[in-house]
Amino acid sequence: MIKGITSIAPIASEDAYAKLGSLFRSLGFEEGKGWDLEGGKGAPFLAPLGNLELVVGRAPAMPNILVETTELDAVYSVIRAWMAANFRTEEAVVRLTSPGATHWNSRLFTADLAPGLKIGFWQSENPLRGKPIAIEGDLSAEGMRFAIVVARWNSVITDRLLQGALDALLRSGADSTMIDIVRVPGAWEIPSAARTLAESKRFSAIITLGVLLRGETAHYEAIYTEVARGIGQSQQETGVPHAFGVLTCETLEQALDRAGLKAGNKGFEAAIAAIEMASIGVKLGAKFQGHPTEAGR
Ligand code: DLZ
Repeated sequence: MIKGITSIAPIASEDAYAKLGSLFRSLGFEEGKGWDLEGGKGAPFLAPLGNLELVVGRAPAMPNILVETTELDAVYSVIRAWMAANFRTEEAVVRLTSPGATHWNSRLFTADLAPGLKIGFWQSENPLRGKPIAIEGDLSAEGMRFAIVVARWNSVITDRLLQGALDALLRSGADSTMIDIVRVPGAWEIPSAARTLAESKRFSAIITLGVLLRGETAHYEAIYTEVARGIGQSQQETGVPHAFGVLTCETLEQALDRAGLKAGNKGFEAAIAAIEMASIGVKLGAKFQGHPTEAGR
């Protein structure tokens, strides 16, 4: 129901406003949709749990404490009952305004609790403001432990995928002593090795690398389906992220292109996905279970 809280900071001059805004941007605050009206302007700086709004040129029209909600009418009912219990009836009516439309595409009501203590509650009519705030993984591999399962079949390609994956991990801060490389005969063997590694719960993520060439593999479809299913199943059943770096190509030339020649290096991309998913695992574990997940440790 409660979505966020806004603290509004009046700023004395344009210069200070610009400087502070620039400082916040350099700190990585995400700048929200600002406003510019009748000689004054404001710009919210968003943090996952709140935002500090700078205002220059005019007194803030809103109370200094603003609580953003997702169900304004339900919040209003709760506050109205609270006001009725804490103030005389005629006083409660004056102190609590009804929800009304604002000029910034939202609805708002205020509760005047004491001199200098007025709180505003609001709900945006456009709650996502075009862009939902998402939980995203970081691309730092520092402190993470990885296992790479790489098929020897078509090693001219898989060696390049392995180099790409190592490059991504090391450039992202992984420690080379915390990367285990497991070589298996072919793509068919990847799932069982990946599963054993994942079940050990020693790894933040598993990276699987292989190449299946349609031209050379009569039972290509059957192998591919099983490899994809096995890797996916290992990921789902162990909860450890598995990055899928098994190429399926028509020809060797196409595979070479995807292993660093023309179309990027899919080993590199798989490793980056592994880092991101390991990081998301830690964040989701901390947010929804109150602790980092095993996979993310
Ligand atoms: C047998 C085979 C064939 C024909 N093609 C490929 C391939 O294109 N890519 C790959 O990684 N492995 C291939 N293999 C080997 C199988 O994956 C497996 O290693 C063997 O069938 C032994 O179980």
